[in-house]
Amino acid sequence: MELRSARLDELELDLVEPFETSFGVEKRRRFLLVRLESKDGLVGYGECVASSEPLYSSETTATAREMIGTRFLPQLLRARSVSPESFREASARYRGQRMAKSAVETALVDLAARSEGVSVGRWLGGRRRRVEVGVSVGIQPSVPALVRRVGDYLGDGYRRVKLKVRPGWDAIPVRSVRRAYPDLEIWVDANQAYPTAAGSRIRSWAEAYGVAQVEQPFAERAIRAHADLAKGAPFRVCLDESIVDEVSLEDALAAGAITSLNVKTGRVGGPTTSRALARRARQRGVPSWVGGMLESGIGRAHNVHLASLAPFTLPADLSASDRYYREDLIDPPFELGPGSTLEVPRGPGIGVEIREDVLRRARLDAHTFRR
Ligand code: OSB
Ligand code: MG
Repeated sequence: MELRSARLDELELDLVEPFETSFGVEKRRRFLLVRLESKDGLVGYGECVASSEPLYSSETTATAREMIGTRFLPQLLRARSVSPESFREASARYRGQRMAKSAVETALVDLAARSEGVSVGRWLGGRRRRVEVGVSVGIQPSVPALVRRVGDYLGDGYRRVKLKVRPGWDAIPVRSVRRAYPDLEIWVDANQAYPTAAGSRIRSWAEAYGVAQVEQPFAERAIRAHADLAKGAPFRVCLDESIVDEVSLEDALAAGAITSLNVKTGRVGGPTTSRALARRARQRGVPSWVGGMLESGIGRAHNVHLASLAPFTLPADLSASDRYYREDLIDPPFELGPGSTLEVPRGPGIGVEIREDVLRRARLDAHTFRR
């Protein structure tokens, strides 16, 4: 493929309700969108999941804008021919910057799939037509509010919930949700909020209230603490922030620190690495699932396609458009289907149309790059 132009947009969308995690409250998302246009007029989109503040990881919208705008896009436009693989190889010499790399690689995958006339899911080797999903529930103002929020999501059709927890918001909220919904599949996610010494307390409430999975309770590098928690646990120990590449996955597997893998393309630097990690985990008997970063419909479409691959056997953190934003950037929006599923779009590329009207309203800044 040869590129004709590229555009880097900065957008802001308001969430339908604030999303609170152990690292803070998000009311809106400011993020980057990469748009690539090929010589023959095809267009591919990729979304960058870095946020304004370096709270989930060290990247930010600003660092990603710098990498994409001053290095990745100018380099792509100078190249005679581009592909997801050649970009991955050419950008490997830059340390980290995985969210920035992933935004570009996903746009290239969208373009590559379109040029072959297949969907992104098919291009990656996925076969599913629908993917099973759950919903990630932020920290709420009170325990009754949480029980109501979970009840609303169950009413919408979601079959598993992931409750955000942190020290001081764990045993009691989890117990209340368990009592209100005795058969519900409950996962929890702490985003690294606990000291490693908290393992035995986490274990006791997670066990008592039938939590099926505990995600990233300890710091990114606390592999041994996660292994201690996983030893003999009646729940899966899922790693999110700890797994950023093949090496970190291998070390976590060897240490027995991981019994479930949350795959986010932004965190690991792109869709082809995401696929490789999920395949490797499956070889070692560890199930994978696709995580979310409150993406707009564009990033979520990429994630839905990824989730159509065989190694992703647990329900994804990919909810319907209306759970995130009042107006999504795509048409049609994602809607929850039977059995707590989202449909994998069938058309070429990401298989959804971009709503240029919503995009224009959400856009704060745009830079165009030409050959
Ligand atoms: O840890 O999974 C996480 C959102 C922002 C940052 C980190 C996480 C999340 C979520 C949201 O849990 C999941 C979603 O997009 O539905
Ligand atoms: Mg997480």
